[in-house]
Order: sequence, then C-alpha cells, then structure tokens
Amino acid sequence: MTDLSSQAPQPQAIYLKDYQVPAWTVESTDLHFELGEEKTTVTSLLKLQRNPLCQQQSPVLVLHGHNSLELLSIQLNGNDLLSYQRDDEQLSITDVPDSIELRTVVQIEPQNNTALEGLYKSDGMFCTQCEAEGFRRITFYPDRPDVMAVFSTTIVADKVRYPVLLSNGNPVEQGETDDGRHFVRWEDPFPKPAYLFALVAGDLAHIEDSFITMSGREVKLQIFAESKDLDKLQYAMESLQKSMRWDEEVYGREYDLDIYMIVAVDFFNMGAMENKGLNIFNTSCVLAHPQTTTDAGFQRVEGVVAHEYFHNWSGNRVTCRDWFQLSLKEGFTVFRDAEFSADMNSRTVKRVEDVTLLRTAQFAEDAGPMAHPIRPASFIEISNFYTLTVYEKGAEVVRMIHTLLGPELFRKGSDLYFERHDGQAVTTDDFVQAMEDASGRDLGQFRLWYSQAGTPVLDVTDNYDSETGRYALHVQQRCPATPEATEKSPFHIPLALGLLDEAGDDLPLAEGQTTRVLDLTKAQQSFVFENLPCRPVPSLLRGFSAPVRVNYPYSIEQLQFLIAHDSDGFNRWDAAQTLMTDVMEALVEDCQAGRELVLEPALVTAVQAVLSNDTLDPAMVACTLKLPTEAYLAERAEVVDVDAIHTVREFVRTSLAVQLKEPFQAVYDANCQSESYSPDAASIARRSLKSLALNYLMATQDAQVLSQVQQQFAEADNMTDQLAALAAVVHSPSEQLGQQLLDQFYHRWMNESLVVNQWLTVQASSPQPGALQRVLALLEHEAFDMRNPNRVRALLGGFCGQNPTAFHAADGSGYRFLAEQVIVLNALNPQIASRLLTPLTRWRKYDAARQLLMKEALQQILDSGELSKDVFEVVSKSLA
Ligand code: B3K
Ligand code: ZN
Repeated sequence: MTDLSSQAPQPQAIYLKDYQVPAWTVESTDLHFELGEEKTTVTSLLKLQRNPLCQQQSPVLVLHGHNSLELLSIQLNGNDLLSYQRDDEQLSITDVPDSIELRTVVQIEPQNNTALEGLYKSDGMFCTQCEAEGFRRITFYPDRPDVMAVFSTTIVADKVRYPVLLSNGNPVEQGETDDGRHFVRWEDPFPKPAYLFALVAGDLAHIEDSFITMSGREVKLQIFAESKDLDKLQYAMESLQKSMRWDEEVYGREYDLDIYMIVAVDFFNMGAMENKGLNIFNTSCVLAHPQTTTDAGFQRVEGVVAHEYFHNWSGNRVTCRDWFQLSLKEGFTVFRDAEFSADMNSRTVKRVEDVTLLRTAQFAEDAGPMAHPIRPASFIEISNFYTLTVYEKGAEVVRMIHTLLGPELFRKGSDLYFERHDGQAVTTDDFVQAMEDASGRDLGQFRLWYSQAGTPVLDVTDNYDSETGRYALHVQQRCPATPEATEKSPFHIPLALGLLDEAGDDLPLAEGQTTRVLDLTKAQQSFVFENLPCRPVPSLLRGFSAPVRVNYPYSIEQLQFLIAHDSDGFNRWDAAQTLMTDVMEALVEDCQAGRELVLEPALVTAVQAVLSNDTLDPAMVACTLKLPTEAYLAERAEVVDVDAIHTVREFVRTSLAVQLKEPFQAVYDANCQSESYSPDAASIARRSLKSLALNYLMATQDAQVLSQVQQQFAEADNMTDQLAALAAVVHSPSEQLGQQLLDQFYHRWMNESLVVNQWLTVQASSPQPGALQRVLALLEHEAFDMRNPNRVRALLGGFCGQNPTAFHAADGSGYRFLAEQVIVLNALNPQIASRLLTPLTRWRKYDAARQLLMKEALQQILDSGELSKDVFEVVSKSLA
C-alpha cells in the first residue's frame, strides 16, 4: 500500500450503479461563436425542460462547466441572473421554473488549450474534440450523452485567416458582418449529445465527390486538409465511398444527412472522431500517398474512415446512455470496421493482426492494475477507459454473439437494435436484449462478458479410445483475479474446433460440418465425439472464436502437422506462432540457466517448408514467418526477463537467417516488384514478404545484404520499402550507415510531418545501445514539439513502448526518464500523459530490482504536485 494521504483532495470515482436519468432535458441548443486570436466568445441559448422521468426533483439546475470558462453573463428567460454558484466543474442555479430559456456568454482561449479537448487550435486552425467531456470546456451544458438536442451553430471569424467555417449538419446561411468578418450558420436536424458537436475554422483546401444512397439520394462528400496535403486525400475518399456502400449492403444502413465532411488536423489526441456529419481526423488516419505513407498507413486510413463512418449508426443515431456503456458503440463499431477491412483485403491477415494486438496488449491490460470489464463499473476519469479492452475486447464480445447466432440472426438482431433504439441513448444490455429477442437465444450467462474483467484460460486435454472410436475433449475454464473481483463465474465461451484425421483432412462433425462451435458454460466440461476412425489432432479455437488463452499439450509434430494441414487459415498461422513461442520460451530458460543456445531443428524445417511452398498465399507466408515479438513473449512470461527474451529472439532470427539464407534471398528477389505502387492486398502481401525476408537477411550482417538494403532505400518509389530499409539498417549494428540514411531521410522528408514521426520512431525503437541518449537529443530537435501528440507518441511512445531493452535498462534510467516526461505532459495534455504511462503500470511482471525502480518512478509522478485526474487514476491504481 502506498500512502496517498499527502495528496490534497483526491479525485473521486463515479459508479455505474449511481446512474440517474438527467434532471433536465435540452430541446434546442443555439450556439454563436466569435472566434478571436486572444479571446473567443461563445454565446449559448438553451431551451431546457425539467425531466418528468427524473425521480429526484430538485429546485437546482446544475450544468457542467470547466474552470477555464470565463463567465460574462447569464440570462434566464431574458432576465439577467445574478445569483448562481460555481465551482471547478459546475454551475448551479436555484429556484428555476420547469421550462426555461438560458442564455450564457463565456470567453475561452482556444490558442492556449494544450489539452486538445474542447475548442483548440491545431497549426493555426480552430477545431474541436468533445468526446467524452470536452463540450464543458466550450460552454455551460448538461454534458452527458443521454441529453440529446438539436443544435444550430453560427461561426463568426476573420475572413482571411479562416475562410472555411464548418459545423454539424447543413449550412443554412452565410454572409459578412459589418466589421469585415464573415459568418456561416449550420443546422443539424438530428438530436445529438454534446459530445458529437464539432466546429472547424481555418484556411483549408478540400476535395469533393458524391455518393448515391440505396434510396437514391445524393450525398455530397468533402474532405478538408491544409492545401499542401490536397494530393493525399483521394484514398480516404474512396474508402469513405466503399464504407457507405458496405454498410448498406451488410447492415442495411443508409446515410442520413445530405453532406458528409472529414477534416484532417495535425494536433489530435486520438485517431479520429465521429462528430455528426463533420468527422475530425488526426492527419495520420486520413492522409495517404504512396511516397509518404506505408502500407500499414493506407490500411489504417481505410479502417479508420470506415470506423468513423459506421459510427453514424452505431454511436450517433443510437448512442450511449452513459460513459460506462462506451463499448456499446466502440466494441460494435470496431467489429463492424474489422469485418469491412476483412471484406476489402485479406480476411485472415486482418484477423491475425487483430488477434496479435489483442493477445499482446489487451491481455496485458487485462492482467494489470487498470484491468476492467468492457463495461467498467466505475472510473475516475473516463478518458482512461478508451482502452484496448473497451474497443478490441468489446469487438470480440460482439464477434462471439455473431458466432453464437450466425450471420442471419445477428443481422436480424442488429436490425431490431437500430429500429428499436433509433434516436435513443441506450446500454450494452439493450444491445444484447435486441440480439436475444431477434434470435430467441438465451444470452443470460453470456452477459458476464460485460461485467467480469480478465482473460479466461482454457486448459484442454483429450483421450481417444481406439476400440470404440470415441474421442473426448475435456475443457476446464478459469479466470484470474482482477481488481474488481477475485472470484469469477464461468463465462459462456464459443469454442470453435475442427478435428483433423491422419491425412490432415477435417473429420465431419455435427451435420457434416467441419468446424463445430462448442458452448462452454461450466467450469469443467467434456465433449464426446463418437465413431472417429483414428485419433484426431484437434484444431482449437478456430478463427480465435473467443478472447481466451488456450493450453493444450501440442507436440512439435502436431504443430507441424497443423501448420501444414489445418483448413482454418488462422489456426495454421497460430500453430506456427505456438511452435515459435514454445521454442523461444524453452530457449529463454536455457539462457537463464547459462546453457548454450541451440535452435530446435524442427523450427528450421517448418520455416523452410513454408518458405519453399509456392502454393501458399504470400500474405499468410509473411504473417506465419514473423517471429512473435518481445512484447508478446513478455506478456506470456510469469516474470519478464527482458534481456533473455531479447537475446533469444535475436538468436532465433539470426540462426534461421544463417541456415536459410538462400530461400530468404530467393523470397526477397522474387518479391522485388517493378510495377508502380498500389495498396491492394496482393501488392501489400508481396511487400511484406520482401520486408520479412530483408529482416532475416539483415541478421546475417552480410556485406551483400547491406548493399541490397542501401539500394532498396535509394531506389524505393514508396514509403513502405524505404522505411523498411531505413529501419533494417538503423536497428542493425551498422551505426555509421544508419546515421547516414537517417540524415538523408530527414532532409528529404522534413516537411512531411507524418514521415518525420516515422523517422523519430525508427530511432527511438532501435535496440542498438545508446537509445536513451538518442531520444534525449531528439527531444531538442527542431522537429520535436511536446504539444503535438503525434510527435510524443512517435518519440516517447516509440522508446517506452517499442524498445523494451532500453526502456527496462537495469539502472532504471528509462523509468526515470518516462516519469520526468509524464510530469511535463501532465500539465500540458493529461490524456497523452496518462496513456504514455502504460508501461510503468506493468511493474508486477518484472524482477524485484526493476519492480522497485518502476514503483519509484510512479511515486516520483505521484509526488510531483497537482496531478490531472487522468494521471492520478493510473498512478494511484498502479501503486495500490
Ligand atoms: N469516439 C472517438 C474517441 C474519442 C475519445 C476521446 N477521449 C474515436 C472513435 O472511437 O471513433
Ligand atoms: Zn469509435
């Protein structure tokens, strides 16, 4: 236990169980913005009504309002109001009639808003971010998602600096004011919570196109950015059109307004925001051009554009009752965007990527001090709950419902959900209820996924009776303790499985199917399969049918057999991962015991077999041969031995490269494309295979490979190839060449902000000695700006999150460095500060000496003075 008593008033948690319907509803919200360089004035006219559904009627009207609002005047029903109370978070007015018009005028300073919540400036343009609780930094308001109103917004600004003035809905009026400024008035006919409000004002260029909806309406599509980035918007436009079509075809959802706008901004805390009719995007999730954007970048743009578009139904038309329900919109929308990306590209590769993220980072979150159910029961700061758990595990929970119901009944359920709750603010339970009502399936036990945190573990054993042909599979489920509960009730887990016969073919299971979904509902269960001709090899958790860990004592031969024969592409990949992981975990033990490291020959054979099989999908070959990351091995370890993991992974990479140099070289040569860049799945697969081969070949430190990589760097016509070459050299011991390429790269791309981010990350994540010194020097570089979250993520996130050996240096220098940066960021941008802290929260996983140093770093933050709620919550829960 840590003594927190020296901290003056501690932020308090709020609880789901305390939810109450709003005491007041808002019929209409009329906003007037006078944007200025020093001061911005916001006038708000609200029509408020006492809510008859609220049980606890009080004479007091309470509105949220951040302490940065400078209140100039309040009028109630046209009369100046002189009596009201204000504290740091709220404005309270007593003796208010049941139906009122409230006019407030406040002044704010967006140019000084470094938290990037509410109204702020990004590179000279005004923009907003209101989710979750940013609107209260703009004006006084019942800033909660279950208060929905129609908004009209007038923006007045200097014509030259801010020729483009945007808000939600449709533009209804524009003109000039007497003093040479101009204005635009917007009206959004769809009632919405304040978190979906948006405003943009700036000198922006745009591209325009249109979309004809399924009922034949034409929607104008516009994407705005700084004029220098105009040539990087086309891919986002195409992605938007594809998303709109897909949502009509797969979910029957049509877009509702006549205009859909996206704006790219450089200063943004997250990826993007689904504001009604006016999405605001981090440039990193909307700009795409072959010369400056990697394949991963193109796919991110497609996925995020789709995600924000899909929110128009799963989030905006049907929104969340309260922020505990965040996964209602995020889990469902991530599931929707994952399926979209799977349909547009390679389904198996998408699944492999998502599951890798989940198993590496979400499982770690679920095992740490911030673990929470996908519907948390309490929080201090909601911004801390935009997590992998709420998003990615939330999506897995929706996917399990899809698996349990099948596609037709799932669609019936989603139709019912949208129809029943259109225009409402609802709960995750309403979602599950719609799925139950449409399908007739009992999801009672399944609901535990919403209230219990932690990653369930399945221990699976089996036996086969060759006399009777009876095969039995025994499954035990358990779930480790998490902060909200030590004892867990059994989950309802859909376990998809197949059984392979001796030839590697699927045995027919129920109703001739080759994959069967078993319903696990008890702590221990056995499943019996009759009349099997031979002892099968089980292919468990096909397609990763549930977010669980599975233990089954596979032999190396069985894993090789599955890699070669499993009809489920995901499980072929997974068998290869398991083989590699098993081999590396055994080597880590050897390393710790001081034994000589010897590579398991079966791994060489398996890799060789995959490399030389040209009937395989190149995309899957690349995924399959990627060694599990150090972060993944760390997540699985009881006690993380950072150095042994690094040594072993390098040993395996180098040994495979030396023993299989020729096939790797052949793969590299075969995938050097000459055709011009295209971000389609087949071309991406070839490039990723080429990068994979390069990565192995670099481990040989062969002079010929070095000249090859230099050539790739010099001749690349796209960022994917160039950055792969740069990273390969910078992360290798060729220090001088690395510096030379880094300098060339910077001089070529210094005006491309997103490329500079990549340049920072390559350096920060390099395992070569001296990383901390490099990062310290880069903090002073002209390109670095602590107020820009993309820069912070690139440099500090790259070091603390992607450079385990340097961050976990035994002298604690990495930890102290992070603590110092978090303290600086806490004052500037609490959300970013709190996110950056994540690696320190995992202190329990390390050896005693590191645990001490990590805790000291956390304590250093706690003792540093007044902390934001964001940072306080993470630090205090980590030390508790
Ligand atoms: N809904 C936004 C999240 C914004 C959160 C800011 N604290 C992005 C998304 O999930 O689409
Ligand atoms: Zn979202």
